[in-house]
Amino acid sequence: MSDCLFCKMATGDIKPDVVYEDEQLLAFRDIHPQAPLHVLIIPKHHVANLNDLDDALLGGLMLQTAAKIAGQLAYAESGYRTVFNCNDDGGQTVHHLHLHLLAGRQMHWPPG
Ligand code: D5M
Repeated sequence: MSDCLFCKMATGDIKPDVVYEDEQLLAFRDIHPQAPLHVLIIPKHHVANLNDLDDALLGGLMLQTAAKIAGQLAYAESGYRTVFNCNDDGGQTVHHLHLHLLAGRQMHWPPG
């Protein structure tokens, strides 16, 4: 989608701080980090949110990639959190599917 911020990152029109990339996914540091490590993992093609995800393999790949990045950045043992926000009540502000990966501090439950 031409007016989608994360699509522009996927095409390289906007250059985020990339930590991982493959054919299907891009992962970059969140501009407003909520933890010492805060990475967003996105599919390169436009999917608005979790409601529109019809590819179970892609969802699995996003989660597996979060674990891979956490491991590469030495957070596998201390732990981390993954979050998909969906629509207004879920707190989604950017309407291109993204998986938050947060690590480097104690997480709390329930989340706000
Ligand atoms: O999360 C959307 C996230 O996107 C939020 O944590 C800020 C982040 N964001 C917004 N603009 C940018 C840019 N330009 N670079 C990196 N990160 C960005 P949500 O789950 O939709 O609330």
